[in-house]
Amino acid sequence: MKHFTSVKEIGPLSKALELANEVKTNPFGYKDLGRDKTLLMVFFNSSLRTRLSTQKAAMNLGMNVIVLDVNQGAWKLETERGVIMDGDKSEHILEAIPVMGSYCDIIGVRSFAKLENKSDDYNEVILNQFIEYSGKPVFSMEAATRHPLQSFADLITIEEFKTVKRPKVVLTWAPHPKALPQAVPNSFAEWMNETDYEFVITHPEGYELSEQFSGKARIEYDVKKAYEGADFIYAKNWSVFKDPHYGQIMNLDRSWMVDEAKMALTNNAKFMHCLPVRRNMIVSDEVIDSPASIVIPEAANRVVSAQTVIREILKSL
Ligand code: AN0
Ligand code: CP
Repeated sequence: MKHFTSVKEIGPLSKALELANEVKTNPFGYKDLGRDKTLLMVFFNSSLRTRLSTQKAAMNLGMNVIVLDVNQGAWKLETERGVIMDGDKSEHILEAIPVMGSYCDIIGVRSFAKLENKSDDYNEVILNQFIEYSGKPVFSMEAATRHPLQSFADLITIEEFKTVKRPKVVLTWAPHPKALPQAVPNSFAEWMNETDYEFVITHPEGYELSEQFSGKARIEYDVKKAYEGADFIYAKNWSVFKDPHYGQIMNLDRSWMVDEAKMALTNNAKFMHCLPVRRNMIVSDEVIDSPASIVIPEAANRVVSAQTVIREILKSL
C-alpha cells in the first residue's frame, strides 16, 4: 500500500483485520521496520487522539516522528492557485508540500472540510496536492470527506465487542451547536458497507449523506425503529450535505440525543463515538457513563489502526 485515504487501499477487510490482530497481539514485533525512517504529521486542524495514537503507532514501529501544526508557528499557507499573494499568507502550498516531503519518508495529513465550497471539499483539494507534490506516501488523518483511520478502528472495535456474527449497526445523527464535516459518518458508512453487517443510518430529513457513501445502507427516518434490536449505536453529528444548505446546521433537535430511553429499545447495544463528544448534546451522561459505552477501547484501537496502516506503507517503501 502506498497512500491510504479510504477503505479502497486497504484491500479485503478480512485481511486488514488479520493484520490489525497481528499488530495488536505483538505491538513491538516490527520495531526494525521503521528504523531510520521519519513520519511527518501535518495538522491543519486540532486533534487529541489522532496526534497521540499515530505518533505512538509510529514509535512502536521504530520510526522518528515530526509534528507540524500549520496554524501554530508555521507560515500562513496559501492554497488557492494563481492568486497575487499580497495578503496575510506568506507561503504557497506548492512550495511547502515538496519541502515537507523532502524531510520525511511518510506524511500523515489532517485537513478538514472547510464547508464553504462543496466541490473543493469533495475533490479533496488539500489531501490530493500532498499526494501529487510531496513525492512521498501520504495517509489521511481525517481529510475533507473521510476519516479512514477512525473507521478502521471502529471496525476493529465492533469485531471485538460483537456477540452475534452479523450485528445490527446503527449510525445516528445527533445534535451539535457547530457545523461539523461529514467525514466521520461518510467514512464509517463506507467501511460498514464493505462488511456483511446489517447497517442502518438514521437522521432527520435533510441530513442525507452523499449516496457515494451511504450506498446500500438502509436509511430510517424513524429514530425509534432504527434503534430497535440494534447491537451498536454509533453517534455522530454532521452538517447538511445537500444543496443549497451544504455545510449548514438545520436542526438542533435534542430528541436525537442518545439517551437511556432510546438505548432501551436496542439489543443491549454498545454505544460508540469517535470523540471528542459533547455530553448531554450528543449523548447523555447516563449512557456514556454506563457499561454500554465502549468509547475508550474504541479510541485505544486508534493505535492499532494507525500502526497497521503505517506498517503496510513501510513494507512498500
Ligand atoms: C471533528 C469532526 O466532526 O469531523 C473531528 C472528529 C474526529 N469534530 C469536531 O470538530 C468536534
Ligand atoms: N477521533 C479523532 O480523530 O479524535 P481527534 O480529533 O482528537 O484526533
